[in-house]
Amino acid sequence: MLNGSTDSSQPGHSSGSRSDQDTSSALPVKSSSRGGLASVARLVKLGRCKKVVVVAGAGISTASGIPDFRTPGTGLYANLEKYNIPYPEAVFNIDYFSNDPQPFFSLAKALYPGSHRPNYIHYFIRMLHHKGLLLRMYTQNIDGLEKLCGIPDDKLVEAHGSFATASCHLCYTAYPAEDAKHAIMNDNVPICTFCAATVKPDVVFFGEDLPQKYFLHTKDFPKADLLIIMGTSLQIEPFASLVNTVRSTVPRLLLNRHAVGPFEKVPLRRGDHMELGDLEDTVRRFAKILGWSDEIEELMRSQETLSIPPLMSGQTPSVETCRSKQGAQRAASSGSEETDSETDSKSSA
Ligand code: CNA
Repeated sequence: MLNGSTDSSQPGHSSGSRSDQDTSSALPVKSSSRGGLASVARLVKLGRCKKVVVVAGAGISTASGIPDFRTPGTGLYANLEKYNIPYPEAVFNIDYFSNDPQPFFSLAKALYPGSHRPNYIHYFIRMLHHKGLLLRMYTQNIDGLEKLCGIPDDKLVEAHGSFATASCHLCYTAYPAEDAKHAIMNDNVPICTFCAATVKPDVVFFGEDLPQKYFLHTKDFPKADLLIIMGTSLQIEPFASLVNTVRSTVPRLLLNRHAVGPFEKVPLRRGDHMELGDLEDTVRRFAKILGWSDEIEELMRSQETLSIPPLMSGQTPSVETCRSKQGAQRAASSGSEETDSETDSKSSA
């Protein structure tokens, strides 16, 4: 279960209790440190990074049109009037849900997989896997876009759960995820067949346990030879502190709009790099330096054409405030939901 929080931002997680991240002494930092992208790209090209761990948050999906939590103006926390809740975090508070599930269900309607497409950033991570370099991706996101872009299950830890399964929020009896989705999408409340309490998708709320798979981190982080942190404010514990569990000699690269967590401190730890700015632009530049741009474009084209089902008809997500040019372009494609992870796994092998 997640710890207590000072900024109790979301799921089963607590935010703000960053024991080793005293930012009170933080000084302003430069937008780019030690030639961030180029230095790390050099290490990758030299074959020094073959066990890459990616830690990601809502910022990797804003280019797909899904608002994050905390970006002023567009973030969900700045636009919660319509959910009629007393404070932003209430939407992911399990006790609040128990009393009134509607705010979460309204938000869930917009976040349910099926109404958004993966973007370049997701495919960049998929390319890490394709190249056999991805040890594991740890995401806080619940939008399912990592799976949709073809990152296979065994490479992915959805630390804050997902909509793929559902269960009773009181007795934890499993409930068919599709039935839960159908009910929520039609403004009904799914009810547990065992105890008649409200069913919710297995998205982790504040005060709930993290999925078992999350604990893979105890093996993965000590093994990592590169940590890439993308699109997260590192405000939610225990997830945020994962970034401090790689070996001290392991390079860490932060790609975000602003410095977060241990990257707020000056000077940065040796081996730490950051590149600040719009994430999609940064990742495109990173891919270019690595010489992967064409392969990623090709991967996106084939995945979009062959494996991603069309957007759910008639559904315009209500929280969609910042659809990217790219996300908007890729509207209709068809096919099965299968991914080519088998191909990828072979290439990893
Ligand atoms: P957050 O606290 O909203 O932080 C997002 C971070 O990403 C911020 O530091 C932003 O500055 C940065 N960011 C956003 N867009 C960009 C961009 N285009 N370029 C560069 N940086 C950008 O969200 P976290 O992920 O840190 O918080 C964890 C919560 C958010 C998780 O528990 C999620 O479940 C929850 N969440 C998930 C989604 C989703 O699944 N897509 C959406 C909203 C919230």
